[in-house]
Amino acid sequence: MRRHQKKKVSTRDYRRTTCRMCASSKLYPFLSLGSMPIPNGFLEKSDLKKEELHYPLKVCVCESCWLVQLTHTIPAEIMFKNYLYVPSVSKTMVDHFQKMAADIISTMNPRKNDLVIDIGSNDGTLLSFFKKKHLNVLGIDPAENLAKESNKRGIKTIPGYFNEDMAVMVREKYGLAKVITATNVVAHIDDLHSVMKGIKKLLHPVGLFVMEAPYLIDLLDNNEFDTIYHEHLSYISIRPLMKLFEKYNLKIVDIKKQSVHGGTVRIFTAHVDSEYKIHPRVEKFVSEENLKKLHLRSTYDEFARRVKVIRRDLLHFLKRIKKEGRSIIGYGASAKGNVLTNYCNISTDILDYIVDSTPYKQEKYTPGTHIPIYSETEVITNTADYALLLSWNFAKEIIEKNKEFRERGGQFIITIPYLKII
Ligand code: DWN
Repeated sequence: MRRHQKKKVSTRDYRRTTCRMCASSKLYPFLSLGSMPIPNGFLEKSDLKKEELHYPLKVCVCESCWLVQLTHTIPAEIMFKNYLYVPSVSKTMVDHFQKMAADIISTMNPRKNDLVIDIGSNDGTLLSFFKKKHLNVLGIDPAENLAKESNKRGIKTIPGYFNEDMAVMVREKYGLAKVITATNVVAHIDDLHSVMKGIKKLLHPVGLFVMEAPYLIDLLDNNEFDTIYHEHLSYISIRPLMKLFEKYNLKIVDIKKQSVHGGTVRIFTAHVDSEYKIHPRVEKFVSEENLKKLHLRSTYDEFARRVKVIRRDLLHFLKRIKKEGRSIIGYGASAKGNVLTNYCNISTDILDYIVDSTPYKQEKYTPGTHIPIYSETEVITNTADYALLLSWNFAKEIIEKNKEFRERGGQFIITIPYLKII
């Protein structure tokens, strides 16, 4: 097949010169993963010969507020207008959202018909659990395809981006929200200040804003470099976020660690003049971040060094077993998997194909590397020797469901925190 047309977008385009949180120009770049297509830009077969835009993927840290962030901002409409990632394909995530809804309800005992708004509501999975508890739910999501699906499922969803204007419109039409949630969304947002102003205006005086985001300490400790991609503009830690909330008279009142997505923080925030007390756990997170030296360049330089070692070891191993005539497939056509394969230049020369449980992704091809994606039944019927686990955050669930593959001698290759074969 003719090599596909890679069109590199100039690094001048979309480049930020100031911190998206505090506007400082003291940005220290510490890792470049090269140029690659957007991570959920899956292709139809007919797209394979077309030009494919590759955008710089580089991460830096602001030496004023210590927010880790991308150096380039790809316009949101390119990434989120038609979105193929849905959490409901994974039992782990459905269970997680059920527990999250229960946690929030037990924390603040909302009354029947109180309004719960989910920013970046995706397919309405989280809201469906609030709805079951007779709360009034409203989703907001820019992905038109997902908003349509959610409305069909009876989860009222407004297609669009949440910002200050949207908040004013929602407040006029639906009133103040007792709960506002945002799971795996805040890190995707460029104009954090408009979103904060919107939350300030929309949150009921005794309401809670509850966000979840992958946690920077886990990303660094577990070398989760493949979670660095164009959708994730920021990499969340508590100290910079605390400064952002304080700027809008909001206060973090509790933080609970979660295991999903390689390590996540669930952050509870309220109006600064509300009666919520600040849980001692909040201070523990801040001191842990000081202990981990998140405010020193060397922490990030060390991480970048480890990433290069992982890439070297992975490629060395894959090329060796390929040379021995072994067959290798990929498991989980995830955004992080697309970063890994593009960064390590792994294509169909190494992986025969990738299997994935998401109907939207099957019979498509991965962005940049053009690896075909099939349903998971292929794993059962095929005689692959190895499966490169591209969705390592679901290792337990995936390994459990593939007993047959492993009884037949199949092995999983896991890259995080270091290369291991199980
Ligand atoms: O921030 C984001 C995270 C939360 O989710 C989004 N911007 C994009 C997305 O990233 P991702 O695509 O890396 O997420 P996942 O959830 O790690 O992707 C898992 C993939 O693995 C999905 O395509 C589904 C697939 N899968 C599978 O094929 N079989 C998952 C499970 C559990 C399975 O059994």
